[in-house]
Amino acid sequence: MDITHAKLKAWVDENARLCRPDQVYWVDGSEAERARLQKRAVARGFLTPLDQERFPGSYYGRSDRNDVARTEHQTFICSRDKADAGPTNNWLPPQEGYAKSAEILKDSMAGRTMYVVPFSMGPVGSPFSKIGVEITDSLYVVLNMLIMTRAGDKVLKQLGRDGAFTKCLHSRADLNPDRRLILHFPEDDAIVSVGSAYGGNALLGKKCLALRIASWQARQEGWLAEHMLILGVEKDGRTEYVTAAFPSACGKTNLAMLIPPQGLKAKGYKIWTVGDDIAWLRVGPDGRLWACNPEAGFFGVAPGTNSKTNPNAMLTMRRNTIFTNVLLGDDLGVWWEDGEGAPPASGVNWEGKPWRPGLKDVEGKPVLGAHPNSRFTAPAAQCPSISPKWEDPEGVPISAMIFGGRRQRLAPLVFESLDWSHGVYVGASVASERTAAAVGKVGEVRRDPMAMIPFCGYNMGDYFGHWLEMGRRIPKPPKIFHVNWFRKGADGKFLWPGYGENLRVVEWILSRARGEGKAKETPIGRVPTPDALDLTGLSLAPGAVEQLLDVRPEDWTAELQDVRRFFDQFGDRLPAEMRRQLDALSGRLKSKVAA
Ligand code: GTP
Ligand code: SPV
Ligand code: MN
Repeated sequence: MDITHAKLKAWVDENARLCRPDQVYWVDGSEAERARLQKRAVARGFLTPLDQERFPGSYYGRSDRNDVARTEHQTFICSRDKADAGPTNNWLPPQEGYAKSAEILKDSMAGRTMYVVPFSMGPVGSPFSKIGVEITDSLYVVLNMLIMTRAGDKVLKQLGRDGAFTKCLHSRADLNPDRRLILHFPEDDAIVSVGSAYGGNALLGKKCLALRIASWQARQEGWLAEHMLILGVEKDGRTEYVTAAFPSACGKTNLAMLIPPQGLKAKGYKIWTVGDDIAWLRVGPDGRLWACNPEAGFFGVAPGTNSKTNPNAMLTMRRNTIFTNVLLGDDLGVWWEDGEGAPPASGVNWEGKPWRPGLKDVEGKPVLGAHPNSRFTAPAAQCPSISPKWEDPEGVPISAMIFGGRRQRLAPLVFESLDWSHGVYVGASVASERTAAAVGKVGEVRRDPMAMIPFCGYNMGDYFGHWLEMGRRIPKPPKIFHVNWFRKGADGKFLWPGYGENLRVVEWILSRARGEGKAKETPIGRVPTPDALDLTGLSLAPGAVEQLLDVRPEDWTAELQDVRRFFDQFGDRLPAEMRRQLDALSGRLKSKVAA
């Protein structure tokens, strides 16, 4: 296709001069091209074809062993004013960001092809979609982008001669973990990523564009870009939708594809998946909040996924899937911990080392076959539960919004906020144990407001203000809830079975959203009365429900100290309403402790 977009052409030319690739190739997005690129990736050793009988159209890829998760310490917001990035983001002045990355980008593509991938976040041509163009020297990135986004000539055509696009420049360069930079220039609508070829660091449509850049734009344009799944729950011919924001590797993909549990079978529920990671939300003409999934695929966590926990995910990845950093069996199959069936007799693990079941390291610890953050990239359209509305440009109307985190203690299974502003406080005070999705200490509790701490592209104080402002703009706002599937008992085991059983909680949430369902007031919000959750067919340990729903004012009072400290860092950028909510909660807890 002829490139008629002068600015786009100039930007590509300029970067070709900087990176010095052997050639520049514009990705057209055709199936013939995909096959050609797959072949090339295999020939160059970037991908291994799996056993095509069992895994048609699927490939295995391993990223560098130092490049297996997002690196938040190397991720920056390069706004002109440091205060606009806020205290929870790393910041670099724009000129410094461009200069530092240019040093690494200089000649970085010598001997390689520069691929140009025009892509659309959201259906091509929808007024709510955003177009990006990713320049990359990674075939792995191109093939993943072809699954995760709508890409190629149709997007170029949509862009026309002068359409707006986010400039997404990526080079794996030398994959040096010390020279890795993921830079966002919100005022220039630009992203530069160097030194990594992994997931959220390198597939720039996802966290970089659809969250960090989009959240900045959403604030200016009056909508929300969130780290949320979108799920439809159908019963008696009517479908209601919820969104849920959980931190990375805390259960979004699983909740988005859940299978109704045996015990609720008689109720005839049907679950529809609209999205599993990102939601763009706007006020609709009917005064409700409407949500779209800007992505076209799933980049899901492999470990823990099997046909008991997430059958829909297993069916989604049966074909046309790229598996990253899982175990590659010598039988050309893939396997991961808590996956499907027995591991292969032998294989090569995520580090590229020979592996067999039961292998121990020198200290006697089991050697993992798959990295805990190993992933599958699969087309959303292949998901058996994909919603007929998943590509609807209008999106779907939202009845309830759910926040949550991974908390062994403290947070009950579910509670309802008192109103929008309190709901915003509940979202803002989410904390969660860290997972393997980002480099850092797994298990450490950190504050993760709205599951957006790594993804909010601007000052989070302003972000809370924007959420409060949205409440004033939505005539019929969804109710806001908080869930925790991860509370543990004294024996250290999860109190709640999770996965498909989570529908029991979603059922209560939807009943509350309709103004039905029984609840008990507590200082933190409303929890279900023990008989309000339908637990038919579920055998929980004696006392488990009470423990799951227990709200302990002493523990929440201690938690408040941490929330207060977290809020303090925003200074006068923290909306007064947030502090008012915190003080009100503190008051409700005090009267409870005194009583
Ligand atoms: P990102 O893709 O990183 O944003 O993660 P995600 O939020 O989509 O997380 P995902 O659904 O992939 O789940 C991550 C891990 O949590 C997997 O190992 C799951 O098996 C586990 N998990 C998901 N849901 C539940 C649940 O309800 N209970 C328990 N105990 N574990 C769960
Ligand atoms: C996450 O970490 O929240 C993910 C995976 O969804 S990544 O694309 O690497 O950000
Ligand atoms: Mn995510």
